[in-house]
Amino acid sequence: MAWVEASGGGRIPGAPASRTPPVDEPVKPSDPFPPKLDQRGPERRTATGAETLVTPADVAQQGRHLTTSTGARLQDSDHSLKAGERGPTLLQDHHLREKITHFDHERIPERVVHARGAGAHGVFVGYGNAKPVCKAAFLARHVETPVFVRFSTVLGSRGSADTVRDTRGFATKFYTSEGNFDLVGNNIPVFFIQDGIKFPDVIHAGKPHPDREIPQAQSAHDTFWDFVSLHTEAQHHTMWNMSDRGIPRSYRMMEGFGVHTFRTVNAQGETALVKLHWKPRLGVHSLTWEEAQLLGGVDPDFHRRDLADAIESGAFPQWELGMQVFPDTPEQTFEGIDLLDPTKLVPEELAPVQAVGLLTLTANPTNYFAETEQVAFHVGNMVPGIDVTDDPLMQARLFSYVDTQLLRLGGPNHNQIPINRPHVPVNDMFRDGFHQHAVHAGAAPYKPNSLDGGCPFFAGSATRDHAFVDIPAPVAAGVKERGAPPSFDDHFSQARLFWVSMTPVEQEHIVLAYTFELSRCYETAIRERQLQALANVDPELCARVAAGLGLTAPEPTVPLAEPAPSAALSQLGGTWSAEGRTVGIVVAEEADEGLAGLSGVIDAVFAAGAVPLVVAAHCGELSDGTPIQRTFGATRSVEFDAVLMLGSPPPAPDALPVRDTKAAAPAVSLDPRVVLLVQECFRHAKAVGASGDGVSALAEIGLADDEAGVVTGTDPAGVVAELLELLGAHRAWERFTAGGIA
Ligand code: HDE
Repeated sequence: MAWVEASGGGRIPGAPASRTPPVDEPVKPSDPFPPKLDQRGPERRTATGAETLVTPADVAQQGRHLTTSTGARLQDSDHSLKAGERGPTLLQDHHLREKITHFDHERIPERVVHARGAGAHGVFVGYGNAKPVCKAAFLARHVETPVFVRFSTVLGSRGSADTVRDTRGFATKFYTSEGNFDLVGNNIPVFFIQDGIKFPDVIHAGKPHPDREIPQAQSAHDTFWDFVSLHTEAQHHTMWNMSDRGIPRSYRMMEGFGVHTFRTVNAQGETALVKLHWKPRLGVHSLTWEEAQLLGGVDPDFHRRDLADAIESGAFPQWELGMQVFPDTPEQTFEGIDLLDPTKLVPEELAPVQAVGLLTLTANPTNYFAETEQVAFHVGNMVPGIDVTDDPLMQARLFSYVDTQLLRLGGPNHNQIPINRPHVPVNDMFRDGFHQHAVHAGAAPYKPNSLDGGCPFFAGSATRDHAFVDIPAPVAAGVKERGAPPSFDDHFSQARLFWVSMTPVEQEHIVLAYTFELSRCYETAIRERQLQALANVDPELCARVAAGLGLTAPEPTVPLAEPAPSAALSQLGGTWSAEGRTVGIVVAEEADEGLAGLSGVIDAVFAAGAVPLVVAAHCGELSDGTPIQRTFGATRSVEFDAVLMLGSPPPAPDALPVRDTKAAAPAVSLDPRVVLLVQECFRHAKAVGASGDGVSALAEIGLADDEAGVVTGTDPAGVVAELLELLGAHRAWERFTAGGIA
């Protein structure tokens, strides 16, 4: 029987006439859309290191026709096979069963922590200046290394909101010429616990309560504060969580930290201890707490969208990799700070962060599941030049990551998944197992062998053959015991260091965050115990939180340290470019005057590397043809870093269900959604500008141009220039210190 193309409405002779296609779908096979330039995948190699990753047969979506998973072409995938048009479905419908079965098995377990994430491809370029301390090839001058980065929150499920108060993961896989190096870090330089054996405890405490499974993705509940107030080594990390670091403005505006101290070795075999940092080129910036909460509802994908949009628009995010370098002394301390204690940082004023390379994220993933979900990081993926230390948190992580991938990715061959494949030849003599993709040749997957001619061979010289040689570091002698050194007993001095390094507005945010979180605890005993921990950090902090809780502030039970403040810990004080920021431009069709200046404003925003978003009453285009990106009804202030009123929006349409505000003075004739937008921007200390009819609208809303960060003028170009400059400081901070809340 001849094959009949589905196009042209052909059918197998003798078969019942097929129905009209259920949807108006193209039926002529055509070439697929070309992949977008910015959606490249990683370089492709086979699991055994051959040059090209996959033969066509390994790739899904080959050919023009819909097929079964075994390649049989299908004519109909919309109707199951039935005994007659109105009869029961037949068990023999193998296509139905295959389609449903595969669907039933689509989900894999989400990560037990860091389930919610967003990824991107990029490139890392070494500066070459790390050579005196580290021989890793990817750090050499001008060497370009492909990378995949995954950012994440810790506590929430895969579908939870991006902007919750939490630590953020910052995990980078470098596909180096010496194998994969994974830097699996966070946006906070210290951790809750000093020993990995406590990890299940802290995570069980932070996750939703086991009875009702609430609250989702947050630490504002009893079990979390129960644990961290009892286990006070967590106090330094929680102080960072309660600061603005816990609610970043964007993944692009976060620092990253390796947390642990690593041991590096140079070509001469000399070792050093180092801490690794990522420094964002856009500066470190945060949301306000109200913005974060609003975004949880308005746009739960805010960080994921922000990252993808920035990359797609060509505003490639960048970070410098930095090193703090310490001598590798037997004590493994620096200026009295125990380098093996992951609840401690080393202030940058004591050990400057030296930039050793530049990371640029250049491409979004093509497929979320294949790349962002299946990427498998492992702290033990190291390359020659970088090695572990005896930090007891790091030691446990060396076990945990492979172990979790065995469950999550379903077997021991997860490094053969394209996103995890090294870009160098792999010849590991591992065989078989679930999801084995390689067709291994040879008869002798063991060493030594003679049957395969002794292959594969050991690397000879570490230098010539780039062998990974464990650094022969001395092991501290001692008896076998479950314990920790006395230096690990200090739980408060660095939490205090952080507190005293904050500016008043940052301190105010910390007080409000503790007060919010502890107010959400039901048990007074837990609130009181956490207040005791805060008293041991700083009595004033404790008193302010206690006042908010209506409790009495306890006295400290430990002597207070007197640390020198570290300016590097504060987020305020610098000036950054407006690149990658969003400026909402509110226009009204009637305001011809405003529209006249609009194109110049848009050009100026683009020229600063920022994104202009025109906000109007309806979708589509303005009368001058300018596209409208947002409408009054479908946006909220939290989408914008600054807002500019070019027009005076009309009153709300009658259909809008607005609460009767007659009681609230003064009555405003403008669309109340715009009033709210501008008022929120003002409350969140964002730059607010107005020109043309917008000036009177702003006055009607009650905002005067003598307020910090408010700019008005007749020339839209001048106003937008000032707004863009204000964005350099992130917010008009004075508004908070003038008594505003965050
Ligand atoms: Fe993780 N961590 N972790 N962690 N971690 C995981 O691995 C673990 C720790 C971090 O985007 C898991 O693949 C233990 C510190 C990031 O895929 C798991 C301990 C730091 C990510 C795991 C720690 C991190 C993870 C869950 C204490 C900052 C997301 C899924 C000893 C330096 C990686 C997975 C991604 C993920 C275990 C502590 C960062 C279970 C046992 C400290 C960024 O293996």
